[in-house]
Amino acid sequence: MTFEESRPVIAGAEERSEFRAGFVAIAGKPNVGKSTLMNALIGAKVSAVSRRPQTTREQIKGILTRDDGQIVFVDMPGLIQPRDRFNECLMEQAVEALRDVDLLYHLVEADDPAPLSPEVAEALARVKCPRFLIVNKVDRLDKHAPQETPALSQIAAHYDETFWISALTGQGLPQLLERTMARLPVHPPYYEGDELTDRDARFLAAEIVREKLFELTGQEVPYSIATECEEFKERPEQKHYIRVRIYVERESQKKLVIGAEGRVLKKAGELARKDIEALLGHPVYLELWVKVLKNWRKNEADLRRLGYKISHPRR
Ligand SMILES: Nc1nc2c(ncn2[C@@H]2O[C@H](COP(=O)(O)OP(=O)(O)OP(=O)(O)O)[C@@H](O)[C@H]2O)c(=O)[nH]1
Ligand SMILES: [Mg+2]
Repeated sequence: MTFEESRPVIAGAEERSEFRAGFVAIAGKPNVGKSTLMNALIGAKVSAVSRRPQTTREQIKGILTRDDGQIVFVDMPGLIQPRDRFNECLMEQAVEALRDVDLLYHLVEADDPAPLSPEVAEALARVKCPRFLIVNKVDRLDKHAPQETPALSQIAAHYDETFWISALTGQGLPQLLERTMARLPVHPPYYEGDELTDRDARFLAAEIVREKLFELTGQEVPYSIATECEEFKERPEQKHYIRVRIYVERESQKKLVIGAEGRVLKKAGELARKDIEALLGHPVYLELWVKVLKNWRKNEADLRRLGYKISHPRR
């Protein structure tokens, strides 16, 4: 199935003259702020953010609908050289997402001396649409120092437009949105006006739990965590009931996720519940269970089960 065929169509969405709509991929190295930027642009937290690289594992769309148009942002895992089957599978999906988008954001950190890694360069070479170079985290720069580094000046010529922004403070985002809208084709909306993401509440709940554990656990543990929403009962008269299963690769990691006297898991649960409630606008009873799924990152059947798409068997 091509990307064009996979784009959704809203029945009865007539072509309003001058209404623009299109897909904008947000690509770059891990940890440059792609998910933070998407959340800031759509004004809602749909994508997991953490201070650790490789937080985003699956493509997730964030939708902004205005009177004059609709922008469908595609947030992706950071582009890296995959060293194992799991990351290979994430990269395949990321590169796939770059096909047939209407606009590409290449997000870099303002103070990165090497903003164009070989992996990013390779992925960008496949892209035929207009591209914006977006220099993020300008809030970290010394206000008096010259902003543009030699590394940035060298690559800026290869982009249609360059923006200096802070996804954290919102600096530069209104201009970025205006220029983005202007680049999109006249087209009816792809999604209903009240939709914020292509993912359902079950996926978002599992991601929120994973995000909290990414922040609360250390060393290799975050990368061995996967989460799955096992039950999601909507109860209009009471709290919704949500059960999320947390998978780790080893028994020792299970202990770290639970923490002394259950403190880590309790904290993750409290923080996640608040975020889920804010997202759903309804009180939630959140139950978390931890299970060892031995070496799940290396097992294709486990990866598939956990929703990570495997496109072809191991060579
Ligand atoms: N100071 C500063 N920090 C930022 C900014 N944007 C993002 N961050 C921080 O950078 C870290 C990474 O942000 P993410 O949005 O998770 O980055 P990402 O590019 O999606 O990362 P991956 O999904 O791992 O590829 C988090 O700690 C963010 O709070 C910014 O404009 N300024
Ligand atoms: Mg991310």
